[in-house]
Amino acid sequence: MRLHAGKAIEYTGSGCGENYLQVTQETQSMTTRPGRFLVATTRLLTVFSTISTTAILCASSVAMAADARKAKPNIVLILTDDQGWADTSVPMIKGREDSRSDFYRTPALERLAREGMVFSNAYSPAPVCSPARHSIQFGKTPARLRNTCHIATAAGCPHEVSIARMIKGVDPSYATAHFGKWGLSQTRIPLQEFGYDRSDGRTNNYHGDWRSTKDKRALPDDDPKQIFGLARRACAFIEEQAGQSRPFYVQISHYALHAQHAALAETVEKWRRLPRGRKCRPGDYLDSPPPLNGWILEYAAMIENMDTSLATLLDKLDELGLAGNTYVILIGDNGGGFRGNAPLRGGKGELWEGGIRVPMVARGPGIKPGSYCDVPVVGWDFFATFSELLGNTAALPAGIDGGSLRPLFENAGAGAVNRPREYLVWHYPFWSPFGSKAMSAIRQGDWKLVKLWDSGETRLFNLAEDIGESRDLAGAEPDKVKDLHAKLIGYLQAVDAEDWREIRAERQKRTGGAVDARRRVETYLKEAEQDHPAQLRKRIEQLGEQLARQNEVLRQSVHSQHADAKDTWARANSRCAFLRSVIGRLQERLRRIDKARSDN
Ligand SMILES: [Ca+2]
Repeated sequence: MRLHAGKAIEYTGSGCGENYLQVTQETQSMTTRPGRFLVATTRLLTVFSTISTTAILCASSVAMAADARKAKPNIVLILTDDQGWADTSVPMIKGREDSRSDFYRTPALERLAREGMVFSNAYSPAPVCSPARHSIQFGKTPARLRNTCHIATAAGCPHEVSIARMIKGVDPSYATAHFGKWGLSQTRIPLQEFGYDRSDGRTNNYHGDWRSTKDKRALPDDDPKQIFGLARRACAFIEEQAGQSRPFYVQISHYALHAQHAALAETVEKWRRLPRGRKCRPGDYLDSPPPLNGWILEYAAMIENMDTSLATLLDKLDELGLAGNTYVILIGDNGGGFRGNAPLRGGKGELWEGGIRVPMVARGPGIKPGSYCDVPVVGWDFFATFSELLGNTAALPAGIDGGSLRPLFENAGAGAVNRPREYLVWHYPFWSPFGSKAMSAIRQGDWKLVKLWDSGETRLFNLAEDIGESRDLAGAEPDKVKDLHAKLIGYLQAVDAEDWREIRAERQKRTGGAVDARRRVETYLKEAEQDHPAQLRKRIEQLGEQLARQNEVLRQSVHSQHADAKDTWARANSRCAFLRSVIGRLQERLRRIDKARSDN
């Protein structure tokens, strides 16, 4: 098979029973090994090759859509990393003050919201990075992709069709680029084979901290987390395509706001002088380095720097006259939790709302300025959305779980997303040093059911009335539990999702039989089970001292230039998480004992 990207698509026969893909572009040419990916791609492109390359958007009642009919729309998808749902200055729910920060400031995102639509019920596909990124890229749930954990056992989805490959199948004239954190760490497939003309390569977290995996010097002071470099590269790419009147798809995947935190020094100092917010603690403002002090200032400054890069992008689109014909969508890759996630429950690594509900704002042709959308949407919807925005009417690849958001875009946020199923399913059969447990969840309408695999318990919440998931209605609504549980289990079985017990076995195999973090906590707590209150207090005190020592290691490794600094940081971080978890549980036990005594 031979494929000429950017020109007409043609196929030649495969020899010796093998399929070969050759991508010929203006500046690159490569030959790849045969693989299931190529077979699937061949099938998809066979479908897409029948589509007219002049397909344009259908009519819309909204004025901006008229422009879209004249030209092929451009799309910019911005993925932020570990950004909490309420860690922006845009209310994620209209009129609800606690759905935005009283401290962090994101004026460019405010502008995007004024000119576009805020999605109040936007979800990430997973509570951690890698599965979420796979899911967005391929339009399928992590459960279906069998890629649910950041230590995925799956082979990395080499046979799946990416967003960029889909776009080029619909219309080969599109230029495609990915800048920043790729995060599909289980695959060694180059991004060109996933359809990206331009990229930073197969990057991961550490590219946001170091110059390269071999050159472990910190990034230049004027480009923390590559925030500004990403914007520069994206703007240059967009300008280049504008010069050639070529439509484009650009994904900007920020390394921010993932740890390690970093920001311009002058921005940090500015934040030190600003009024303090609810999440600030007195120690944040002491004159010593993070993590003991100052993290919230650096985090706030990092959010501002990232927001400035959004402003740079929006200004560039204005300058090039492309704003009216370009969709700009910003969404978080998974939940946050730095300093809590109120009013949501939980955070990264969990399927409570704090782990999966993320900030999302979209602007573009047909999207009503200043509007809000309450309909639940999720990262695996983008594949189908972009397909429809490009005018594709052919069938999507088999197994796509998402639906197009275009009806919501063009109906002021009202309506529904037409997916193969009327519910959303998350599957996270893993537990982490953050203290999370193996969980699955399903949402249909306002109802959400959470399944805790270790105990087999189910919890039911009405999110319209209880966004904080504080009132379990499982006992009061047995029929609803039965219905949602059956759908959840049915879906997981239908897609042959990973089993939490297999994941546990795999985890133990990888760690040489060592017990996982959660079990370490349980083992420790069992040891302390017979403690008297005085012994418990002593134990908590000792653990507190250990935690202080680990915090010091953490503090020193954050800005260390040593080659092992990142590994040291990761170990200390894991130990801190373990210690905090144990201390928290022991303090809870102590409180219960004290309360029982006072009640008597
Ligand atoms: Ca992340």
